[in-house]
Amino acid sequence: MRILTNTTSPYARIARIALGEKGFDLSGTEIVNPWDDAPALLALNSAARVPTLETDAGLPITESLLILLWLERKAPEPSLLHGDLDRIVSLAGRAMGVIDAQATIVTNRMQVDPDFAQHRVGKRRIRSIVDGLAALEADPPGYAGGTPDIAVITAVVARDYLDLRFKDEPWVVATPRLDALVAATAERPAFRDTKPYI
Ligand SMILES: N[C@@H](CCC(=O)N[C@@H](CS)C(=O)NCC(=O)O)C(=O)O
Repeated sequence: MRILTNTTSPYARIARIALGEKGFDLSGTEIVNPWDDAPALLALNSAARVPTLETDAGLPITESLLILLWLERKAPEPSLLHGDLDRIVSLAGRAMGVIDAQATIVTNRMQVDPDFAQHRVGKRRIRSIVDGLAALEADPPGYAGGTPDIAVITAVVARDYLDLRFKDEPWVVATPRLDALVAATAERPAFRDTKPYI
């Protein structure tokens, strides 16, 4: 198995953390730039996006949340859905809303219009980030150590991506409870080895 990723994508990081937490060997990780239409990526995924995973049989598995779904069946233990399922999925959905909004702004600023955040859709996505993070901060996923669930994984990925891409934005506010979650998971190899960088 190998996973094609870049060093920044929050979607790819979710998949990589899940693989790491489930004990998969990530030495086959291949860093690609999806915007360069890397041939290895295009051959597996016509959407040319990361994460793209290739099974040992050569089958592509794409889409971060489908990769999580596939992994939960492929390697049920340790589960990333242990605990209160409804709450975990609800909080993970909130965090994914933040991540989707963050990715929309970054992609459009880089590929379409540096002033994208001033447009109507850009403003809506900033609101999604601000309100989504505020809701997560008010009621963060619980974490007492050990294997994290997908609410913890997605909330940490969203918080770290904020630092990577939006640190100096005037609308960013302090999130001490989410910061504590980041700190509590930071030394786990699956999180430490996938910390995003530009
Ligand atoms: N829904 C996909 C989104 C993946 C995605 O948009 N990845 C971005 C990087 S953050 C990408 O590869 N973009 C290249 C492109 O859109 O052409 C997932 O959950 O995996």
